[in-house]
Amino acid sequence: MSLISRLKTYAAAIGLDALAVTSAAPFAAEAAILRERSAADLYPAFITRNLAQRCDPTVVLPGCRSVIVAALSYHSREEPSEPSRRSGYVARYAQCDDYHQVLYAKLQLLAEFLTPHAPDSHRYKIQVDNGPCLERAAALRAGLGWQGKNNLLYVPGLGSWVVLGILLTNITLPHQVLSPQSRCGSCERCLKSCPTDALVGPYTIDPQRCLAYITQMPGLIPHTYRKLMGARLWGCDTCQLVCPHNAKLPVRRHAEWGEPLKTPDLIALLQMSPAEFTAQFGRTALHWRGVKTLRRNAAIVLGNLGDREAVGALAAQVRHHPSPIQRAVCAWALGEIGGESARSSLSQALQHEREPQVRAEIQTALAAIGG
Ligand code: B12
Ligand code: SF4
Ligand code: SF4
Repeated sequence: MSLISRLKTYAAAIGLDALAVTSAAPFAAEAAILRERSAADLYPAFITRNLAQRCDPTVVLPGCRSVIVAALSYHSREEPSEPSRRSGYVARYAQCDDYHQVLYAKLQLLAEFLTPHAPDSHRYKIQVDNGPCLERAAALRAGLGWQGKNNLLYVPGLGSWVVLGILLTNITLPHQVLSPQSRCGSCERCLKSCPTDALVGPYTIDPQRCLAYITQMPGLIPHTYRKLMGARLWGCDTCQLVCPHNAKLPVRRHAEWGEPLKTPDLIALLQMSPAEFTAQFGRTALHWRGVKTLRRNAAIVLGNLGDREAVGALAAQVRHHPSPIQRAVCAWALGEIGGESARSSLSQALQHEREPQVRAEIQTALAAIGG
């Protein structure tokens, strides 16, 4: 059996759902796309602008000969938890154990499997959404799947509910250049359903408008996006949920994903200490931004759900929370919920607030209620 066939058999045995190989040649077309996006202000603010690193695997791993791309499905339950009253929506990839670690461990096993086949010493680098290389471009060129107009990579039989990881290696493996054609046809459902119009065209996203970014961004979420977040506490799956190619997919059970996340009551989340947060969310991919970000988002979602039972907890934070950002979003949420109790809490808070930005938020919230 050839090395590539044995590698694929081993990959399946350690629970990887799909694997393909591409060369270490630079991604020239993608470099051009990234330059265009940079000029059009469509480049993610938080990603390196070093295009040599992003588009040339040999810059990241000198002597790189092959890029192995692996996909792991997280469609591992019939009914991932959808938003319920006061619990908010967590994107499916974050409802399980952190994919960075789960997939990294499997790619590490692949690297060890390949080591005896290295020319002299095995030099390799693993990346799971934590480095500069373009994982989806590598997956496409390796023929692992096709790309939808929502940007997501679709693996036949698994849909888009996959996370990707790459293993750069100095071992030469056979590969073909495939880049399968998109199967979207004339469909545009994802473009039409994006709440923030972040899909500015087929295969083109404005990263700064995508709720996956907005729910992770530091600081104060701009007013324009707060209502559009709806019940989204972390991430967004809308452009995948509406896609016909994601309907009726068989479930892939992976014990490694652990117990499905139980999203806590948003009011409990609002009041959660960092230690409690780590105990509940430490194993998931939403942990890295810390309790501050989730607490801020919880206030916004409570405002969007309009639940009057949340007024007491929000009012307490508008008055006493040490973070001006938290006071500001709680004020906004009270303005959205409305009612006499919200109005009087805001008026009282205004008497004590010294921070100009928070005062402005309180005044806007009072105006929204008509107080
Ligand atoms: C930056 C980033 C983001 C940013 C910006 C996304 C973007 N598309 O630029 C934000 C924060 C918004 C984001 C959001 C999400 N992300 Co993200 N993200 C990344 C990251 C780190 C880099 C992506 C990037 O910059 N690509 C560069 C551009 C050039 O590549 P591209 O977007 O694939 O663009 C292609 C198209 O433009 C296409 N193209 C252009 N013109 C045309 C024309 C035609 C006809 C065709 C066919 C194609 C085509 O060619 C380009 C090259 O392939 C990758 C991990 C990595 N290191 O690669 C994860 C990654 C892409 N994200 C991932 C995920 C899961 C998400 C979310 C679903 C998370 C969520 N549920 O909240 C959302 C989905 C949003 C969406 N609709 O894209 C997964 C995607 C898995 C998959 N099945 O595709 C990745 C691979 C992480 C991982 N390791 O699994 N993400
Ligand atoms: S993840 Fe949500 S906000 Fe981002 S492009 Fe898809 S539908 Fe739009
Ligand atoms: S919703 Fe339609 S256009 Fe969007 S990715 Fe799916 S098939 Fe393609």
